[in-house]
Amino acid sequence: MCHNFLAMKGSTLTNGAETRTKGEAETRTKGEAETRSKGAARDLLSAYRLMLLSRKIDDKEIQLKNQSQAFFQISGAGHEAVLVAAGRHLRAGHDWFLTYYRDRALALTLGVTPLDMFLGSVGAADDPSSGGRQMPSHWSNTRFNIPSASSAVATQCLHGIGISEAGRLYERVDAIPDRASKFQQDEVTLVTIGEGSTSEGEFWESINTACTRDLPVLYLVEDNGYAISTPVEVQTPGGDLSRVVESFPGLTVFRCDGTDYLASDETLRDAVAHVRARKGPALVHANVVRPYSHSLSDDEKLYKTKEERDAEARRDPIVRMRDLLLSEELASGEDLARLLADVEQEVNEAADQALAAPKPEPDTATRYVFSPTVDPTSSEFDTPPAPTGAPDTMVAAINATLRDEMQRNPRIVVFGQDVADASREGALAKVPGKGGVFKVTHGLQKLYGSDRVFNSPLAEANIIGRAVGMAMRGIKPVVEIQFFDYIWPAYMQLRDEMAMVRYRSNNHWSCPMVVRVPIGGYLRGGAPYHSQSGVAIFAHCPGIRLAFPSNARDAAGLLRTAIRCDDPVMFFEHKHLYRQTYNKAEYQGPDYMIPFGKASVVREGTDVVIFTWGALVQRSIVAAQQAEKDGTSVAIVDLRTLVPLDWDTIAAYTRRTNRVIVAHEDQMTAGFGGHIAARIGQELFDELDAPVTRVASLDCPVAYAPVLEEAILPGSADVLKAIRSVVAY
Ligand SMILES: Cc1ncc(C[n+]2csc(CCOP(=O)(O)OP(=O)(O)O)c2C)c(N)n1
Ligand SMILES: [Mg+2]
Repeated sequence: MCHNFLAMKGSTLTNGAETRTKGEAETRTKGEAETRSKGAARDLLSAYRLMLLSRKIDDKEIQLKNQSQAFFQISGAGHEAVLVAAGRHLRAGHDWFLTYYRDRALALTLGVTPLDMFLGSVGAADDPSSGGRQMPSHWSNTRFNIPSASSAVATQCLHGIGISEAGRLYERVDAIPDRASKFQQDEVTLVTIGEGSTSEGEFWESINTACTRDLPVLYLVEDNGYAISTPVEVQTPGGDLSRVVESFPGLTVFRCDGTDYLASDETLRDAVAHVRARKGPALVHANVVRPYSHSLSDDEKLYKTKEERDAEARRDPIVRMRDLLLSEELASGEDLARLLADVEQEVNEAADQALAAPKPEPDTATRYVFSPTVDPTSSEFDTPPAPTGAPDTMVAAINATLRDEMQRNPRIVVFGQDVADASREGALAKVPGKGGVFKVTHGLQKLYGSDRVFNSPLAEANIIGRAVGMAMRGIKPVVEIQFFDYIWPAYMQLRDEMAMVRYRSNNHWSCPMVVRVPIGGYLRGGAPYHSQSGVAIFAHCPGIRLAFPSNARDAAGLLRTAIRCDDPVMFFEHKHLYRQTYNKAEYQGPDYMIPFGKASVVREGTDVVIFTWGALVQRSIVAAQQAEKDGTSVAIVDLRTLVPLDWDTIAAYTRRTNRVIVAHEDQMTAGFGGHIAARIGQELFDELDAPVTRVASLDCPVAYAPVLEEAILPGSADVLKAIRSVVAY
């Protein structure tokens, strides 16, 4: 062992540095030294107890899994020493913890109990981290500041950035009323991650932002040498992550043997102190072992040699700590046997209690997909308009809504690519300001300052992941994805994080936020990468509300509802509709809201109804005017939100007209119209005099040449054709 424990015996472990710098020769009475020595022994023994408790919970959970009383097992075995050290230098409920599934020993050190853990193992209704929704070992605790963990590796890195930025916002934005209780001057955000998972882009995106924003974030890379069966040299050039990250300006890198408790303790003490003192972000690279294979579904004998496994076994932190306690005579064999018996009893009692706990009721399965307390379809969100000024564009309406909502709620922040007026403060007063590539956010930075309106790096997951972290801590991000076509790097964060935080944590955590997404074609020259409109993909993510206004008035009313509601909302802004004259409107005032799930009847009619939204609303109006000349009376219903869907209006107009068209810009195959058509077929079949007919784009990308674009995207002629065919059926 590289540490001379005897040299530390005169000090408690947590102030060891002080002792070493002052030297052992300082005047100290023998009695004081003995007391300190006893304190150090007690400290080590209690650390050992936590490590052992963690291991024995894993052992018990393995037993439960083998008896089919638990349904998943992944262990923290081999990681215990560095995790107990981390837990002891950080403060539950003061600092923040973005964890992953190996962190049992950290969770125990922070205060999560064995019973809490076993309630998770058996999927009990009272599992405090997820109510039986998420796998065990996916930590979540509001009291200790452990936000709900997903299973997607590395996503937590960006949440950690957002969490840390939320602390900074509470510190800096004076207008937030109760901000004093929301942050700590010296708080640290710990992000833990396996070495294999550092291959994910989100890890690097988070380090970028930790460094560019100089955030008090501490990374703990738990390097057990393998990601399932893939060894570290396949993941990381040179097989040594700390060497690679050392070049990051502003990041301080620490290394330790994470199986050596004393080494880990010293390293974590220094690293935490560094970050707490606001000296910048830091990363601890801890080498650990993984004696129980990846999970209970994996057998490492398939890919590790016996020699390698034997060498790892010698580094087992529990064995090393036990040897230390015995060799330093801090405990006797009998002491340790008693301690083991005590731990085993605690573990067995907790497991028995969890096994007797009730399971969730099946009828609670869909609970907490959305907020149980704020209903954006309710009359609370139905406020009267108070029109002011001349009719203006959709861009102006959205800009004014953002401006007024930011004034009303100081927790709102706006960020994304190029959304600020000018990132460089020196330029800000001297230039007109950019305010987004479509100028939707123009002037907001000048009005509300650079803490609340700022540019993100060119990284979509970075935007959404940070927003999720901020939102989990009570900030209201209203972010922009510059083009729908480039949303895909953020898809993991949108689907697996933003959509699921509330559900998987059984409503303990949530991330209400708004993602504004310019979308759609008809641009002339938009081509495959500036014309996409695949909203149906997001309709398939339970937990996200989808709004898609077709005009300036609805854009303002729906955006305000999106901002004030308690759910994640994707707000689709059609680029082609941003500046049309036909959809202009007066601004309807700072409190105008349109409830979600309430369609707008754009045109009454009796022969056919068209259910539509976005750019197809105007195209349907043109088609309906043509059809009127044939003597066909066409109703048009603008759905305005797809999630929730206004089924009542769909049903009413299907009954009234008996002939239905669903028209949308998105592709035919697996477009959202397919869902509407199927539901009408299933629930209203007897009302139909003709098959439900869909108008949609061709099943191909939107091509550049205008003749191709016109052939691909649906136009009013396509809608008219559909009207005629439905009427003639
Ligand atoms: C984004 C994502 N891809 C793949 C997986 C499947 N998976 C779960 S754990 C794991 C290995 C992680 O290895 P490492 O980061 O080294 O952590 P360790 O399990 O070794 O502690 C993989 C591939 C996942 N959960 N998430
Ligand atoms: Mg690993």
